[in-house]
Amino acid sequence: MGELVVDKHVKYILSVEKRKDSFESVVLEHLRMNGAYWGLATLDLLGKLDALDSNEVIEWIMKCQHESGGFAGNIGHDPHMLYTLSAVQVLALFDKLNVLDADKVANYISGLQNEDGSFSGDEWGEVDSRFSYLAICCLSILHRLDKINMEKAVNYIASCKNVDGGFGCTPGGESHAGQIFCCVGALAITGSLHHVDKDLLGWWLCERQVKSGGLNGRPEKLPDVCYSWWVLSSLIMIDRVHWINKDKLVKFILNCQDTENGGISDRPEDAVDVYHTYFGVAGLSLLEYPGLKAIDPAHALPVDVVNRIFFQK
Ligand code: GRG
Ligand code: ZN
Repeated sequence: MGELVVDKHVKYILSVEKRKDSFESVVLEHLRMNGAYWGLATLDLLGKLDALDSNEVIEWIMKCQHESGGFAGNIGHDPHMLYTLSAVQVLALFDKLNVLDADKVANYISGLQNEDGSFSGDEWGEVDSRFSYLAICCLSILHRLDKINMEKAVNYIASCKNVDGGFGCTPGGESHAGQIFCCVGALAITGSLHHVDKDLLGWWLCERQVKSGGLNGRPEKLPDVCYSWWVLSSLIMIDRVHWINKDKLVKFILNCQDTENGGISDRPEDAVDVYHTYFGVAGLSLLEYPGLKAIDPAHALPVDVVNRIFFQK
């Protein structure tokens, strides 16, 4: 079996960071804040965050903040909860949360909570359990969970639970591994995992492993490296990770590497991208692959960063 080609992946991430006019950068322009989180979190897990000039990144992040307190995907774009969490996560990676006015960011987020406890992603109002996670994770990092109605937030997430033990984007929505990560993550952060039927959900999640060792996001779908994160992090949070074959999953992820030019793809032989490179490396970290920093399954940040946030205020 091949090994994780760490140096190649570092080189790949750094080259995408610099190549602002590449095809991938153009396609992802509106998502740049998200891309920054994927790329920089990957570098940190690989122990190479210092390969980048943090001042330049922080300066750009702060230019993406809107007067409402929320962050946009790039300079001059509209703010959204997704980019707000990514911005806060990147600042946390660099130990620079102190440049933020935490109350201002928290006010933006709490302003997006609806009467029924759910959250909208931005001022346009779309509601999804993803946004509940983004809000709760971000406020947790900022020590501002008291700014929302937590009881209603938790009850809304619980109302997205299905009879198969999984969770959907809204009440009655089909179970999907990505939504399950969001709901279980938010329940874990708020100490509300008693709303999860761990055996039933654990069964649904471990059935996501297919013959090749990879994981899919729903029954009958193809395996994809990003589900190594969405499924595995959920299994860890409910203490059922021993229900899948870890060795086979490690092999599947390693098989998705471009061993020549670096980067990881969704499945073997496909083109690599930063998103799947991050979730491949993060998945390997959850699988305790040697040489990688450990990652926190709920906050999606390295454990040392999370410890710094909660134990060294
Ligand atoms: C901080 C890690 C982190 C996440 C932020 C935005 C978010 C919170 C979570 C997104 C969760 C989610 C819904 C992930 C799923 C993404 C995905 C691969 C969707 C594809 O769905 P389909 O139906 O593909 O197109 P399948 O794999 O089902 O064929
Ligand atoms: Zn994917």
